[in-house]
Amino acid sequence: MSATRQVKFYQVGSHAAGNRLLAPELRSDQADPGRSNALTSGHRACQGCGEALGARYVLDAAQRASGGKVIAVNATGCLEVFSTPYPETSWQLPWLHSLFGNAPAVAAGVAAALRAKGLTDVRVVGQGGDGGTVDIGLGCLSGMFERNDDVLYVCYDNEAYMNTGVQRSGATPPTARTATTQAVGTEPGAPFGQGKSLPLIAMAHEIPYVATATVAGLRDLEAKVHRAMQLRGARYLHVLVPCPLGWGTASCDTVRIARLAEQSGLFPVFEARDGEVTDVTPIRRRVPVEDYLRPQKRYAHLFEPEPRTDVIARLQRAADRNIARFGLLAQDQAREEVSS
Ligand SMILES: Cc1ncc(C[n+]2csc(CCOP(=O)(O)OP(=O)(O)O)c2C)c(N)n1
Ligand code: SF4
Repeated sequence: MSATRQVKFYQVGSHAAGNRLLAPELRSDQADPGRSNALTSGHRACQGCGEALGARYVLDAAQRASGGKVIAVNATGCLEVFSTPYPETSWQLPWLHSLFGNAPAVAAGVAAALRAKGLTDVRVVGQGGDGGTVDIGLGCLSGMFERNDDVLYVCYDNEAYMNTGVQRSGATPPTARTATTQAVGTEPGAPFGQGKSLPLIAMAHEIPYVATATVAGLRDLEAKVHRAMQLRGARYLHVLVPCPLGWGTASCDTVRIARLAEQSGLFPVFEARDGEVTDVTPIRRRVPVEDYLRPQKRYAHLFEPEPRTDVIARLQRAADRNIARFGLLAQDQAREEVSS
């Protein structure tokens, strides 16, 4: 038997072929042969996976901002599982798999080793799902923030533990149905009043940079990664990434659902420096929360057999609170709302 074993590679490096008949300015991002495709094709994410989309844009932007010198550290979760089925990988950059809960500590260790070796041009990105970040990894992440380690940590928030079968996490929104918050009883789905906002917790550490983004605004996401990579110290990016499997949405609707989360006010998009909000993405066309909830099967119990108008109204109040708290209404829309 041969001592070496051939490793199959499915990836093709770039996706330049599809748009070759179009003028350069009309070609899609994917057709750019200069793109690093840090997370390339051949991985096993579900069709329409927001996490795969978000991670690809984040890592490509980080690579661009650092001259291709990024080391990624990945917590256990969907992103790790679908991208690295042994012995294959879809990562085209140095990439380490940590435990479920210690990615921020491992990333901080990599950054410390690079500093000790004087390799300060090599940058570190830590990443994980909301379970790995908001729950089990929170202690390590808080330490990374408090020490101001030179790491950009990215949470891909699909609002549950998807990899192990859609269990509730500390980022699961109230009333959402998960495997551990079933749509039964008088208050179906995840309870109100639990969970936590990690962007606000990160801001409380007064680290140099905190931002939120969604996969509905890929340019905004890239710009935020770029800005974060210009800074040193602990930086945190929280990206909403719809999960067709866990949310019960059509795989073609991932970007639309993320946009509705923004436009309803349920997911505020903002930037903060040293603990203070410095910029928000205004809502240009406000929608009621119902428009966001209705297409998702995880909220089906709010609409049938009887519409739960009381619960939907409570969720609307949560969105209204975000809008007021972060000043999310664009000036012209705010004026319209006052005059009507
Ligand atoms: C200490 C420990 N507990 C539990 C697990 C099992 N486990 C692996 S991934 C995962 C859920 C990941 O959820 P999340 O971080 O939200 O990422 P997602 O899969 O949703 O992207 C769990 C519970 C583990 N690997 N290690
Ligand atoms: S379960 Fe969700 S997060 Fe995991 S690969 Fe599928 S769509 Fe992506």
